[in-house]
Amino acid sequence: RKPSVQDFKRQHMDPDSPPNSRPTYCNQMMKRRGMTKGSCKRVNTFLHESWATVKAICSQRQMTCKTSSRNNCHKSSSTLHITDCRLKGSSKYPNCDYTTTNSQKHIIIACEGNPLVPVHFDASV
Ligand code: T3P
Repeated sequence: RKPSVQDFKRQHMDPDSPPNSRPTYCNQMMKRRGMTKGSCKRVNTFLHESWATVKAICSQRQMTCKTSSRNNCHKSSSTLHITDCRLKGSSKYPNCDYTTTNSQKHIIIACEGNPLVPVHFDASV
């Protein structure tokens, strides 16, 4: 299935939570946003920034994506407040157990369409 802006928002946007997530944030949010069905998604980043801020990255510096050879990635000119969720090695499906790590980093996202919108989270740097 083609990556979509709706999937990007569901998996990565959380503008209304404070930037410093509680330790239980990832276990709750990964489930609530449908990333623990069928299997536990291993790594996922949530962005505590407005949609306007994230969408605007599609007009910032274009580059080759880090996790593919595609050239439709864009790197944020500023750092963003993010939370990384990483599946613990001891986690056993269906009990998807995550570490929650807050940080402020530049992000790299893939954009598609006209006008360009985010469709895939590539990396944080
Ligand atoms: P999606 O393409 O649905 O945005 O790379 C595989 C998935 O892992 C991809 O999902 C993005 C996600 N991911 C993060 O959310 N944060 C990260 O830091 C990395 C490396 C991957």
